[in-house]
Amino acid sequence: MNNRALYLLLAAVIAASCSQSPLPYGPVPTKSQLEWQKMEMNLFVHFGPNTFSGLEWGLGSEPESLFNPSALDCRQWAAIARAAGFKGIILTAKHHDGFCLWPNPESEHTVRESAWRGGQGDVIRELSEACREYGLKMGVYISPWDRNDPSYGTPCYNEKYAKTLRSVHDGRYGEIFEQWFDGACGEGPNGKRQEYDWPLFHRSILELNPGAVLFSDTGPGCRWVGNENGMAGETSWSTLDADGFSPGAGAPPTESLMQGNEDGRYWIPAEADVSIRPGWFWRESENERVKSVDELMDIYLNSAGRNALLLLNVPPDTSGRIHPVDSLRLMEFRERLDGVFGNNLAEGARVRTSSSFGIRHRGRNLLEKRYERYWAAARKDTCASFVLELPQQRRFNLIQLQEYIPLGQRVRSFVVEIPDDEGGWQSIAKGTTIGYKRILRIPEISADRIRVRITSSKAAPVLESAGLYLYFTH
Ligand code: FUL
Repeated sequence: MNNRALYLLLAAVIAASCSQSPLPYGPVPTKSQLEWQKMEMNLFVHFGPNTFSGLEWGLGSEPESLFNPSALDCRQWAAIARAAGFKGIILTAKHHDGFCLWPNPESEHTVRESAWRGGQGDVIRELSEACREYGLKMGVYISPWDRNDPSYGTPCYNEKYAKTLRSVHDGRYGEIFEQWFDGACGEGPNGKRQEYDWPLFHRSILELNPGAVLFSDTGPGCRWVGNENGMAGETSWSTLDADGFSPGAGAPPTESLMQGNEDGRYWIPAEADVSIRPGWFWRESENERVKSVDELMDIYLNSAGRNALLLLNVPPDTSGRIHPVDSLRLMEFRERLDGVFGNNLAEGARVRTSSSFGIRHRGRNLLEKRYERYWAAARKDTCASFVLELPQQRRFNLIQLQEYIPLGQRVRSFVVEIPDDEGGWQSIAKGTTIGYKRILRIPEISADRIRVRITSSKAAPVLESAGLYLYFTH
C-alpha cells in the first residue's frame, strides 16, 4: 500500500468513527417534548373570577361582572417572567368555575359578557402578544371540570369542550406550546359526573396544533408530578406506564407520578407545579406569605434539579398586575440562581473517562455548552466513569449532571467520589436517576479531583454535561 492509499484509508476510518453515534435506548422524547424540557422553568398564572372573590374553587354562579381588573397588563407579566428567566407562561384561561378569559364562542360565561374593556377584552390575545414581544412561549390551562356549563354531566359537554379547545388552538393566538388538563373534579357524591372523551380532546388539539405538549396525570406530553409542592422524586424517570390509567380519579399512584416508572412504556416527563403563595389565586391576606428565596431555591433543586420542569404559579392581583412583593421575590430568586449556577467550578478541568464512543463523543464534551455535544461511553461500558481534574482545589456543594435524553434515559445509579488519603477514592454522594438534569446536594467539600462512577445503567451512559457549584443560603 502506498502512502496515498494509506492516508485515504486512515481518513476513511477517522471519518467513519466521527460520524458514528450511539443508538437510542427505550422511549425517547419527541421534538416538542425535548424543546419543552429545555425550558426548565415556566410561569403559571392563575387569574379569573377567583382573583376577585377570594375563592380557590369558584362556584360557577359568579356574575360575569365580577371579573373586572382595573389595569390588566400582560406585558408586565411577560417582562417579569423574562427577567426572572422563565421561558413560558401558562394562563388559567378557564378554571373550574367555567369563566373564559377569552370570548369563547361556545360559552356565555366569558369576558365578552363582563364589563371589562366594555366586553371587548381578551386576556389570551393580550398575553399572546406580550409573550411574542418578550420572546416567551404561551400555554393554556382550560379546565375540563366546569361548574357553570349547564351541559356538564352529559355527552353534549364533551363536544362543547372539544370546540372550546379548538377555539384556542386553531392558530388564532399563534403558537401554544402546552395544554394543561387539570385532573380536579370536586363534584360530591351527588354531583354531576362527566365521562370525559379524552381521545376526542387530544385529537381536537393535535389536529390543529400537532406540536402542543399535553399535560395531565397521564400525559401524553408530560405528567403531573403527583403533588403541589414542586417536588419530584429523588428517583425520577421520564418514562411512565400510562396504560390503564386516566386523568383525575383514575390517575397512577402518587409514587409513579413522582418517580415515573423505570421501564415505563411511554416518554411522559414530570412537570412540578407549585404556587409562590399559599393559594393558587391572589389574595391580599397572603401578601406577607410569599415564599422566600431559600424556599424557591429548594423548590428549584427538588424539581428542575430532579429531572422535572418547574411550573411556578405567580398570580396577578385584582388590578391584573403581578404584585410588587412577588415580582421582587422573583428578581431575588433570579439573582440567587445566577450567583450559584453562573459559575461552573468544573470549568477548565481536564476530563478523563473510562471509555468513549469515538472521538466525536469524547469526555471533554461534558464541559461543552452546546446540548448536541455529549460524552458517550463505549457500547459495553455500562458502568462507565469520568474524572474531572480541576485546575486547583475548589469548594462546592452541588453536583449537576445531565443525560443526553434524545437517546433515552439510561442511568439507574451513580456515585460521586473524591481522592482519599491512600491514593484511592472515597464516596461523597450517591444518586439514582439523572435524566435531563440532576442536581445533587452534598455537604460542602474542597477537592481538586472528582470522579463520577455510573454504577448501573440500562445501556452505556450518554452524558450531556457535568457541573460543580457552590450554593449559599442567606
Ligand atoms: C388543581 C386545581 O384544582 C387548583 O385549583 C389549581 O388550578 C391546581 C394547579 O390544580 O388541581
